Amino acid sequence: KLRGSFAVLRVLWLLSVFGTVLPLDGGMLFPRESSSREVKELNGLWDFRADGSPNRNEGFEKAWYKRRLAETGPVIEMPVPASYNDITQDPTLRDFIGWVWYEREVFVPARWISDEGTRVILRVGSAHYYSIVWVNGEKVTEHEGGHLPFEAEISSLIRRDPTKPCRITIAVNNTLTLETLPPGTIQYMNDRTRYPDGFFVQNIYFDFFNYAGIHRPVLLYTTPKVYVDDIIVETNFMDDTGLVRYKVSVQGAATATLKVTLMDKDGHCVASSNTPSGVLKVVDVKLWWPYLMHENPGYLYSMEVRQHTSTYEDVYTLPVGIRTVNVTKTQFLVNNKPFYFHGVNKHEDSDIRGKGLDWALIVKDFNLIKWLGANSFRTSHYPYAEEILQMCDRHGIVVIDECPGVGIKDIRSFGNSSLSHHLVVMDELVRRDKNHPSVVMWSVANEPASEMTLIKHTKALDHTRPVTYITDSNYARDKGAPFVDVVCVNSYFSWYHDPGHLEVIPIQLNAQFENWYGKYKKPIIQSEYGADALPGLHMDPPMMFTEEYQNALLQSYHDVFDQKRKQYVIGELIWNFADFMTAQAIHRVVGNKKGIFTRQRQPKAAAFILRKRYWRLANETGRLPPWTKYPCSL
Ligand code: GCB
Repeated sequence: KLRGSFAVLRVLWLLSVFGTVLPLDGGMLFPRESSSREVKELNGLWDFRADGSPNRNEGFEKAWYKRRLAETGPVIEMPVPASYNDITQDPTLRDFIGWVWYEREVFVPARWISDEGTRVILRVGSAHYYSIVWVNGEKVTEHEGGHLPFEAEISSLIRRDPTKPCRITIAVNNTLTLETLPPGTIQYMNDRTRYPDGFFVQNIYFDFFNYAGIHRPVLLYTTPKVYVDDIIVETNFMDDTGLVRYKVSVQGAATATLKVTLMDKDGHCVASSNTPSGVLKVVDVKLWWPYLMHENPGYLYSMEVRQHTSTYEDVYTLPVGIRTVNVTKTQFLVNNKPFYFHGVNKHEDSDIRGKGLDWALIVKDFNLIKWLGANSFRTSHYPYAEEILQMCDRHGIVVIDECPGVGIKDIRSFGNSSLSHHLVVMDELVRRDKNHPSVVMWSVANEPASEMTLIKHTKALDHTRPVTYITDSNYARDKGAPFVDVVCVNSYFSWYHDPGHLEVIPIQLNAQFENWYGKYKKPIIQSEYGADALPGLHMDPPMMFTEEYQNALLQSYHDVFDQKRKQYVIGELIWNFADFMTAQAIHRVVGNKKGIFTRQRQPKAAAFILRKRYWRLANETGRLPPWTKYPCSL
């Protein structure tokens, strides 16, 4: 019997009748080096200027992209990747809203220019929020939305004058509107007795700092003129045989010869084919398993796609994990075995670099996740860097992949243009992340005020993974829960509700689960719960904001989870892995302090409570083999 299913069509319901989306151009394969492809990273220091003119439009009026940025006014050095907000001592740059300009001159290798058979592509891993890119003064692309990559082919442009260095100018605007994801509004304060001339604020309805700038690597990469544009992989297995259904799209030629080879970790070929689509059969398959569910988690094969015409050869190698994901009324199944999410919610956030990609931080976070015994995380509240998902693939950390649909609270954000943009972003997300075995579910939105809407739109999102939508309100639930596969609930009993009353947790949490399950008969994940704790603040009996209170709150939740996980609760994700920056507000003390680690990644007392619990859960639910190293001190 074929286990798992290629055929289940999952349907995503969004928020209105209209809104059509054109299929996106190009596959957006992660740029990898190979015998036919080169990559040149443009990370480091760029010239930078924020456009401080009253309408933030001087850069366009004076066409700053036409000349070197330093010739049109003063510039400062700005690291890429990084948010610009916390880099200087200037509070106006920290809180800046509007266009900022980045520029960098690059030497393109002579061979890339002289060889007409080489395509040169400029790729930005992500920039927040709206970006326009020029090369040598000519516009090459623009892109709406942070957190996802965009690119432009610049081959012919750089060939026009090979003696010139290639000047890349990127203007980035962090202004949020009712139609962006996340949404926001600009409010001008016109009372001159209270505010200076031109004073405005950006209102946001989400709880993290709206960091901006070029957040992920910028690079140039090459492909031959005829190239592998996209690969789609879906996996399954039958007894001991792995099945890898694949589809390769080639661009640049009507016909090309293909060779697809699947190799195991030792580089041995386990299956091959020479058709653009098909199913590879892998005997004695080594499945991709989550961390702590198997002694050898995160097993990856390599799929080498080699295509050639008489003139061009292209090689692209994709890591492939063979696994299935299924949902029943009460369970989440990975490879047909029940999987319990004991994990964390994260943010891309740290001192100084804000949301900028930082390898030291990424590796530290993975070490902490493993130390904690966590097997999963949710990319609250936006797609994380591809480099992070690749780590998840390799380490077997399971991911709920969330789009930036957060803070959708204003009725004006439920119109057709908001919907269209939401669908484009979901398409970009699925296009980028579809092949990651670690990604087991798509999250469409976090706590939208969907009680305000009519849900009528349907759209097939992706038929290989379940869909969820995170909710915190009984009003909104009937608008989302019927249409998703897994219900994810956020709740903050004895924190935002009944603050200080830990004794309400058992009754309220129990009622929450019973109501939701009773109505929808779908498995439930507690997708957020937690309490702020200032590290080093102590009180016994516990009081809010102390480490003791955070501990006690967690433990009360855990007691209820332990009853319900025997029935239909399939996971618990603490809010939050680490403290993170937010906008300034009376309920935030230099950011949100619900981390079990500080922002500098040091443990609070709660980290030890959770660690003990997660390793216990792993031993109980994860089928850990006896020889797995188990922290004896717990
Ligand atoms: C939530 C949000 C999250 C907040 C958290 C809190 O429900 O989803 O973005 O940070 O609560 O701490 O208030």
